[in-house]
Amino acid sequence: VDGFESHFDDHAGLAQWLQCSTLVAQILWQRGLRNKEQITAFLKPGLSQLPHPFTIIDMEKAVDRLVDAVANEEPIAVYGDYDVDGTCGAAILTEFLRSLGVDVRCYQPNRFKEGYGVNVPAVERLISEGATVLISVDCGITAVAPAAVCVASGVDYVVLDHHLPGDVLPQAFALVDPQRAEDTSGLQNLCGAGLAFFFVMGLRLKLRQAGFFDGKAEPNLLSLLDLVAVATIADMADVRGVNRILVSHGLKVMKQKPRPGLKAIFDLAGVKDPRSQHLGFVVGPRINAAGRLETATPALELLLTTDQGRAQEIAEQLEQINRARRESQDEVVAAARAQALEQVSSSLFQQMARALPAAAYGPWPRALVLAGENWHEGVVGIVASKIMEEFKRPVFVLTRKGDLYKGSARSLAKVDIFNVMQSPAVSQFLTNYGGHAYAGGASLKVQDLDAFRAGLNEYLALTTVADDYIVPRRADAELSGADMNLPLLTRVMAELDQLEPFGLGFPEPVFRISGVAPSQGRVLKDKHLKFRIGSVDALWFGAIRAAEETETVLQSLTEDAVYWVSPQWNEWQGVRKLQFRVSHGELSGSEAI
Ligand SMILES: [Mn+2]
Repeated sequence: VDGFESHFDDHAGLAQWLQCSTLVAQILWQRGLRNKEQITAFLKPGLSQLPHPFTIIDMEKAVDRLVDAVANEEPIAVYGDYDVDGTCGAAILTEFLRSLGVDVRCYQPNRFKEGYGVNVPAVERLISEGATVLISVDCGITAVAPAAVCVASGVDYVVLDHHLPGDVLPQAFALVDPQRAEDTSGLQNLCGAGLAFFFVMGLRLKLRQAGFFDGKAEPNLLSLLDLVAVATIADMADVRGVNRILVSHGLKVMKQKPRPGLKAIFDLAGVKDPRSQHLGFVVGPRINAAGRLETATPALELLLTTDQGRAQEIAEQLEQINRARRESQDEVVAAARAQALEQVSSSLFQQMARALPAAAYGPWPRALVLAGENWHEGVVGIVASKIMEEFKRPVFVLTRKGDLYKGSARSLAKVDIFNVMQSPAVSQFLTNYGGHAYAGGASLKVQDLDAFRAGLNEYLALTTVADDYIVPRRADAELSGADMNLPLLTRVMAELDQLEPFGLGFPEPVFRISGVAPSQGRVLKDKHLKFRIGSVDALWFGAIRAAEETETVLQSLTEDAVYWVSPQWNEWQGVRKLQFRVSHGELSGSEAI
């Protein structure tokens, strides 16, 4: 096909060919989908388009070893990380190998006692239990010492990892990692579970060639794609290309024949029609919740069980842990936000600004340093993100550990927080720090808190300008009063359904709405806001951050307000209706909130 002829010169031509609304054509066009072949492959991601597993470095070598292990009935240990990706990857390997009749021992390290990655004592234990092959998934590419233990014991170590290798590679039997410099597969966007899927694909192929399945049924690979989909979205992998094929088929599997564990999670959370957003916001946190327990094994059991009753039990347990985590997070957000508001209007900071002329050229204080005595360490990162999002400046959220304050930092695109922490003017107050441009961690002595806050702000006043604090907000299109046409928007929504899955690299479409006076504003559960924009219902979760702000928010629902919304289906008593989910709003007469 001539690529030139199949190319559209503008979105109007695309809309005509696809017979879709202008709005959807505009989205595809803006996102670089501009020719027929591209768009067809995008809208119909076929499993036959998946690349051959053996294009990934060391994959064939790893698979060949497993073919022998299966033939010789060797016991195999699977070592998965405790997060969602590691758990799903371990579940894929375990389920597939067990379906072949292999003796599999599955291990996940304890987040608190062992930490991330493959560790020597755990490997020694697995070897003493008899494993002759050890497969790590979603971790292992930096496990130099554990690999040496395997070599010394004559055990073959196979790594299935997607993390960046370090300077020294472990001495493993096979190092399957598309991030290795020598890899030519182009599959570096696969998550650990995606890699596990390509591995079992290759293994089934070789076993078939060896006649292993003669006279018996081959295990189904399609039924594992739900786990790949969950991991890909939860691990924030790019959802374009190969991942789009995997996730869209995984979602189909989940809808048609969900495994008991996922069915139990969806039932408890009231999800009737699983979409990519649910994998990130509903399934991910519940699987992760298990990692906060002694071991992550309940999550693994949940994913592997064929018993709906047992699945229900574990899902309820995870639901509870996740709810407790949510509550503790909400409490820390409220306390940290109160401190932030106090600092923004603090007379101490105003005095400091008068002595520091540069402070006038940008928000003041430039950064917020918030500290609590017993804020849960596991939530300070997410709390820092939320405060940063609202106040649009770098934020440190710290909690006390003995003589130290320890915690997380989050920053804006134009203020590289790692650079800031590295400067002597700031690092002089820190006992430890690390991270990258957007996010990091730091610790300091309790008595240095005020000096650190002042030093950090002084440094930022001298090195940053007002422009660095302006965050452009992405929108796919602008909508006005004339566009608030429910039948038209309903048609658009049905077309948007065809663009799923959304995620990193292909985000859910967002529309900016201005010049429409909202009506019928009311507050739900003290913190959410429901109103109508034209004839469309809009729901804004968490619009009211503190009770005393309720009246102000309600009064600012005027024609001057601007909203960023994503359309979604609201199903109630069997009737599906379009509504807007508001992700952000700038209300009239007030600061952007
Ligand atoms: Mn991962």
